[in-house]
Amino acid sequence: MTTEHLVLVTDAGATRTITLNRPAAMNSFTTAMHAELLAALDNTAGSTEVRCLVITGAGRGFCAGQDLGDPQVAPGKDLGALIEAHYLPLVERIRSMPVPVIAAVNGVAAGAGANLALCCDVVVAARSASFIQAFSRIGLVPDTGGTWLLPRLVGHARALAIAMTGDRIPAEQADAMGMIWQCVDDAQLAESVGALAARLAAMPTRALAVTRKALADAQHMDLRAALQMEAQLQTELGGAHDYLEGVDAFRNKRAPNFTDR
Ligand code: T3D
Repeated sequence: MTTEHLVLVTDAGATRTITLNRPAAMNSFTTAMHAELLAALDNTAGSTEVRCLVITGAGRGFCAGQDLGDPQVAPGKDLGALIEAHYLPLVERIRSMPVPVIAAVNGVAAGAGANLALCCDVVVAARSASFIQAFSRIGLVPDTGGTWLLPRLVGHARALAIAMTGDRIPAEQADAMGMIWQCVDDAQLAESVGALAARLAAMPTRALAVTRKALADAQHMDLRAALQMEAQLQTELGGAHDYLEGVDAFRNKRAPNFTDR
């Protein structure tokens, strides 16, 4: 195990887990934690061994967003500059990871912490966890991708009410409304996420990363443009190793060995 001060990095097989590690402050973000997290993500992106990433939190919370005691957010500071310097690169880094990313939401995810979870590819939450768009409680708007992600996940009506009220959305409700992939019993979180990560790690990594991008890109296209994009991507992926391997494994009734990045 590699232990850094504010994030912990552990590997199990081809699955890497990054754990936000400021439990006394509900893993809220300071500039230093941003730097360590981004470095850990960059390192993960550059690893040829890692095939799935899990992001989770230490202690009883997932992440409470910006540390409201950090000097960076003292009165008079430009919060937009903080967002551009830290949260924007964080979301773009996660959304461009070459491997699938799972958020294992172990407890409350508030503010930027909620949207950090929601920008991951698959969100699995413990039943005791919850999601709070806490921004409105302190006179801000959802950031860290919240304005883009929330309406796409749950529809405009729910997104706006969730963002305006700042209400706590329990994991079960988040699951029911399609905000997240799955809510599991607290005692099952680690095992469920571990099994899912192992499954995704054995899948064609490059195709999964391209799938993430294709679904996002298609949001801005009409049907014809999306159909053309799909054709172009199948041309690219269909000429790659993993497609040939997948078809050969299917035809020969054996397990595939995917290697493309
Ligand atoms: O300036 C900007 O904000 C720009 C950037 C914006 C991005 C954002 O993320 S804005 C949103 C910031 N986050 C919040 O507003 C959430 C604030 N926290 C809470 O509402 C609650 O703490 C929670 C709902 C997350 C959890 O509630 P609860 O009752 O389970 O725990 P608690 O007792 O409130 O918190 C436990 C400790 O964590 C406590 O410290 P203490 O008193 O034991 O020493 C609390 O102060 C600390 N903590 C929780 N959240 C934050 C925090 N410390 C600093 N910053 C936090 N965000």
